[in-house]
Amino acid sequence: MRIERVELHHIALELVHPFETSFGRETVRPCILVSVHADGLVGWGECVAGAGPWFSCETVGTAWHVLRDFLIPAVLGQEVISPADAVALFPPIRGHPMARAALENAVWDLVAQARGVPLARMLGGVRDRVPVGVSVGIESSLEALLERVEAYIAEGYGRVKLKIKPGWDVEVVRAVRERWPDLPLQVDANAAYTLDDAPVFRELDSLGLLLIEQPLHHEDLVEHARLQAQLRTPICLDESIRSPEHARWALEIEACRVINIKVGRVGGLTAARRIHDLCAERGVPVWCGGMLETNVGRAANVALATLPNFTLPGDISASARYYRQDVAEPNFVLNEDSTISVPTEPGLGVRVIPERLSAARLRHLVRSARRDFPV
Ligand code: NPG
Repeated sequence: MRIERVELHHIALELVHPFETSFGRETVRPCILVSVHADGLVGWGECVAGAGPWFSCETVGTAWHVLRDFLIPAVLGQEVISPADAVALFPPIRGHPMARAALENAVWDLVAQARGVPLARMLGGVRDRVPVGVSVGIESSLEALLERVEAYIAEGYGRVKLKIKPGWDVEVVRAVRERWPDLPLQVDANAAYTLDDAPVFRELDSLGLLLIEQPLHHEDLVEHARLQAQLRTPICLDESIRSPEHARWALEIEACRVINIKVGRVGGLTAARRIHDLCAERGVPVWCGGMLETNVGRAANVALATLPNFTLPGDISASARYYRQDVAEPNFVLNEDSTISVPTEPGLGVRVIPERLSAARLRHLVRSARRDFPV
């Protein structure tokens, strides 16, 4: 099918509850939704770049620029029959994985719809429900955190991830562990520590955690290998893995024993599946990370997490945990067994609601292929 039009929708949605990590606090989340139009169908992708370069160097502004000036012109008016065709058209851009992922994933949705199959099936997924957990941000006090964890457990979340940073770590994690001795629990430092903090991680090592996520520098592999050698608890890398190559290098030097795959961070579903396959070959479990996505990005995450080696619960919580009103329907809900059901409709299985999209939209770009242009 010929890509006739691509649109960018810069939107912002207010979070139900502010989300604080070691790099900052978010109350409103901006993102770019990409729509790709062909043969009367519309494929959707979500760009997870944030307002500022805090989690990664990409922002809404850099992603808008790369999409508008490099990626969209490369695919407009072109014929695609598979997502690989779209990726092959992309210019050889270094970096900017979140911008690339948004457009590529929209093409996955488009092609899956054209073939009449759910995205999960097109990716090779094997599950109809995916195990999930909840990520709990840094709170104003330990009491507030315990209350929040308790509320999420009552909602049915069977695995909890706590955000940590220097000054909000061992004591907090110990308190949660003492209150819920059998709770599957993990922590995420978002790169807030250095190797000099190894004693903090040796203490966390005795708290029965599933994993310790990205303790050290956001681009490091070498020092993570040194830290992993001192710990029984698996280190899981997030920020450091921005491509299949990073995953290979990390496993080569034993920098981690688990990988968090975020489809935006690694540059799209093709790269995400490649990292999944590599980890499966090496016996390294993976799980699906989250970036506070709308239902568009959440649907792609759910589809990805149906692949067989996603054996740990993902940061894919129910829609109600994020926004009062999402831009797409239906909402994802938590099943009693701490899973989320995989949509069975063709493509992503969610519909963007035009009125909600325009109410949330701050900026809109429409690029159409010239009909008279010889292709
Ligand atoms: O449930 O989507 C979710 C949030 C999971 O903790 C989560 N995400 O560092 O992994 C992270 C963190 C994050 C959120 C990072 C937003 C960047 C932006």
